[in-house]
Amino acid sequence: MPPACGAALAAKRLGKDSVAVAFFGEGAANQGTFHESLNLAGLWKLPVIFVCEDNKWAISVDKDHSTAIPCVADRAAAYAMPGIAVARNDALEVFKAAGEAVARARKGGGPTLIEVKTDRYMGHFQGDAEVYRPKGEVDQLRKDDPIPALAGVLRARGLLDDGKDATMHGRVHADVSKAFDFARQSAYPDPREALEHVFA
Ligand SMILES: Cc1ncc(C[n+]2csc(CCOP(=O)(O)OP(=O)(O)O)c2C)c(N)n1
Ligand SMILES: [Mg+2]
Repeated sequence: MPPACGAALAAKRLGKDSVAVAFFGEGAANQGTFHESLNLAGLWKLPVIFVCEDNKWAISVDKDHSTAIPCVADRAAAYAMPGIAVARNDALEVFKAAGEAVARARKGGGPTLIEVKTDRYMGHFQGDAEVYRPKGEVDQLRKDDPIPALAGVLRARGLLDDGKDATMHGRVHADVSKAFDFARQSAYPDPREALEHVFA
């Protein structure tokens, strides 16, 4: 969130129409940098969008045990910006809210906080035994997966068919494989790079 504010401030000062976007979880929204970033972004009307992905779990702590209010988007009022809560797993609503936020930022209207309700299918880290949530929870959640749901909407509107679906999947798999191979074949960074852009 703070680097997104920095990028937004740079865009504003340079007169560019870029909009910075920061993605973070509902757990991260309870940390100090969330409030510090939203305060300055609201005060300086920065072209930045804060996207909180509320998947109900912060590592192993559920939201009811970590967060004083159910809706993180309500916090936007304290920082002079609109707060939009998007219904769970609704891709088209995300698209709409994001489009409006980008347009507002480009017009000089400042930041937006968007909260998207979604689900977490995996543990927080590799090897997380997930003993904190009931067995079978993920199987239930997957029934509301937004990606097949969006495909269903597009098919119903005549915008997607089997051929286009296969082409798109092929293209995405190829892009991911290429990125994976590039990462595997790349040299490790020079350890000295760890100290770049660090001010102490
Ligand atoms: C500045 C900072 N403080 C604390 C942590 C420790 N930490 C790692 S993940 C996490 C909670 C993340 O919860 P959420 O944002 O909901 O992410 P999710 O578990 O859904 O992936 C915390 C507090 C951290 N990584 N960085
Ligand atoms: Mg979370």
